[in-house]
Amino acid sequence: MNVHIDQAKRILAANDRGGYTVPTDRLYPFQWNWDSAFVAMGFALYDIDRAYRELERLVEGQWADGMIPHIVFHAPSDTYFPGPNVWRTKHRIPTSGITQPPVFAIALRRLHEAAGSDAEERTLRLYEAALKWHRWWYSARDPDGTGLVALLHPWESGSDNSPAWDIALARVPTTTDTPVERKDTGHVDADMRPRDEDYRRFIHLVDTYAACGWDPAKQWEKAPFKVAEIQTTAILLKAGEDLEALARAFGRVDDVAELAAFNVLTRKGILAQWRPALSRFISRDLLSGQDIEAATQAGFIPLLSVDLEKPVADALVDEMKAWSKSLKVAFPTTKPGIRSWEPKRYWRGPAWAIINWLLIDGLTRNGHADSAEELRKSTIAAIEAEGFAEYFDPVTGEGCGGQGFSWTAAAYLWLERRVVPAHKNQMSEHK
Ligand code: 9WN
Repeated sequence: MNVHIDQAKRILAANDRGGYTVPTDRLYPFQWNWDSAFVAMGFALYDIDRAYRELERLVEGQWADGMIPHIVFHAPSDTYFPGPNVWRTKHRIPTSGITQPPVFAIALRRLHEAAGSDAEERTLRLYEAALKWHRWWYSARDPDGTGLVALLHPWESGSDNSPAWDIALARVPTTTDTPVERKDTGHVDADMRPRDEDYRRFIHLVDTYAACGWDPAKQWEKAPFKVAEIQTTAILLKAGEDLEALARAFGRVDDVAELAAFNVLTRKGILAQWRPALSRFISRDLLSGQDIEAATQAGFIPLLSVDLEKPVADALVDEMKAWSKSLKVAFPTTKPGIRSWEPKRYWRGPAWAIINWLLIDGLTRNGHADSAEELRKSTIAAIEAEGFAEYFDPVTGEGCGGQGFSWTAAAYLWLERRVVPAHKNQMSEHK
């Protein structure tokens, strides 16, 4: 038995708080949205009931308008800032007021494939929740029908302090109504975290949207940060494809048509963001109307959800190789050597196992199995050498941030699986 698989399972068990998994003890003591989707896929490999519970508990936080919040505060804890009293939302259980990348339906399809007809009822309930959420994305975050969805807060990207936000975030005032009382820097080295100035802007945005009563239309109008974001949109498209496949499997004809239309629109929107001169896809700052050209991992995530023309896929892979050259651990979240590159500071350089997981799936989809395998092996080697860290310094390979991290454990289980359990109800891969 591979001892690391055993360790990964023990981490997931230790971070269990009753049907949901905290990302890591103390630093993140609640349920996070995209973390839980990755964790559910990890559980699906050996405990399908627990995998479903993870998604079901997340859906307890779903708002009436369909939004699934980025944090569900199931039980109180004073080791994290900002807590429920800062968010001031009105759901029956406390939640944050913003969302996170919609990995949920990607996970749901995998759970359904692992469980098959035994769990049809459970899948259907979660399918309904996912469909509502996807409708929310298109109505609340793409009111102009561009196919690209917009983020109103950097935390929604899951890549909180990415250099991609530097220009857009600099326009957000550093004044706050809420005192900023950071807890994160009491748990991990401040040099590995976003800066104080970033936090003041993050909280300014929370104050602004709380003052809108969290109404999507008011927020859209008042938002001092509005970015049509390529990573989130690419994830939404993959999730949309998976949801469409589930709709087909359930004979939901109207839903199939609705989801197919979302997917066509978004595929077109993503392709329009390809910039040959950069060999990447890019996001757009909706307030300035400018392209966001910052060199981050986000520009490669469309590999996951678009069947790209060969020259485009090849250009992306060449660029990924150029960024990874001479690194101990790929894939860096910022291009090495540029001014904003900081190999230890959170989303400004480090390698993250879950980003690698998305890239590995994308490389495989687009006919680059060798590059996918190389990245898979390097991710596994990094974890086996340093443990289940939140992320890794790509230069030294050092495990950084929180330790005993749930999504790193889930990624390890998924990437290390040798045999994918074939199931009679397995749906063919939708392309
Ligand atoms: C804010 C839980 C989350 C991840 C994010 C990561 C970090 C939170 C924070 O931790 O964000 O949501 O307080 O720093 O950036 O991707 O979901 O692991």
